[in-house]
Amino acid sequence: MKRAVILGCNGQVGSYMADYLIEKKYKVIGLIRRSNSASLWRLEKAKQSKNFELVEGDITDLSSLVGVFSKYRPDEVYNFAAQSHVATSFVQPATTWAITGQGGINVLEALRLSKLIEKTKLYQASSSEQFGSEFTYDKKTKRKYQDINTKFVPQSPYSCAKLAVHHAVRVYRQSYGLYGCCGITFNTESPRRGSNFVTRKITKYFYMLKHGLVKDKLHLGNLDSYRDWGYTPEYVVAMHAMLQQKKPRDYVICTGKTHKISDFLQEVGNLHNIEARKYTIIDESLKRPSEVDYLCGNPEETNKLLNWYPKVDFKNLVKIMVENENGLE
Ligand code: F7E
Repeated sequence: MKRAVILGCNGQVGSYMADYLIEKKYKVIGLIRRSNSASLWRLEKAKQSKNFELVEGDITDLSSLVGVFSKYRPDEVYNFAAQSHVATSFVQPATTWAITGQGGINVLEALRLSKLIEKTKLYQASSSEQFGSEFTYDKKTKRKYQDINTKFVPQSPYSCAKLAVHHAVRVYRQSYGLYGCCGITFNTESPRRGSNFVTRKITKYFYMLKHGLVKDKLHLGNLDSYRDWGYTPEYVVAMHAMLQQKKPRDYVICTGKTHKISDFLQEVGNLHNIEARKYTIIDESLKRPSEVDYLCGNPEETNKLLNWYPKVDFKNLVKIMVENENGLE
């Protein structure tokens, strides 16, 4: 039985990865920070499996990682642990660095110190935020997109931290023979998304409005940025596939389609039969000091290399999120 350790297991992506690996007959060890308020609602399904175990540990604590890796000697490690809220990273840059940046370096060092660097495969969650406002322009198709060859020009403390770890994975690959892959993931959404991210913030608000649980208007920041939104349960399939190839390398994970935040808002409104914009206030304080205006990945290479073709399109994604919204968390 293969063993996998998931760091950031109770977050959105980590929890879907746990479900997927359990289905694939892995023994799954989820690392969780000791906290009285640890939020475990996303792990309801995983917790029913006898092949799932939660262990205490913290990505910012190198010795706790060495302890877990040495004890379980995993075949695969998935690192989703992060302070992943871009706006928060401007307010708490040092905390973001400690978790998202130093934490990632700790994972690499823990594998090395546990003498697993040539045995254990590592998936590192890189981010499309690393591109900042850069894109590649295809003159023939007149398309603007990001792929593995697009330059990284990070625009937030969060994406600086992610990029540092992205490069560190390459360094450990070259220097120590690590099988490490970075999945440069574009916005990944689902009903398990945290409600401080824009998609869930919107679906939750309109659920509350419909049920008479909220009277105030919905405060939002910039509605004009474009995001390439995909469905998380499909994305974990690509992440796992990356670790099953002959050689490690980096990939982009995306749909190749992009929409404005205002499109998402409008589509949620359509599903509720209301004009969503009427219930919304633009709140300048929610705008970021530096905004990434346009993200649209080019999935072609990843499609071919991993034989991975996501099926849930924008409209379906919004529908899934609206239909599964429960106003909680
Ligand atoms: O913002 C705008 C905001 O916070 C999306 C993370 O998973 O994906 C995510 O980063 C857009 C931005 O996600 C609000 O300005 C407007 O343009 O949902 P978000 P994100 O920043 O794109 C990448 C790939 C990651 O790696 C990150 O970890 O929506 N926006 N009004 C708002 N955003 C928020 N959060 N709240 C608002 O009220």
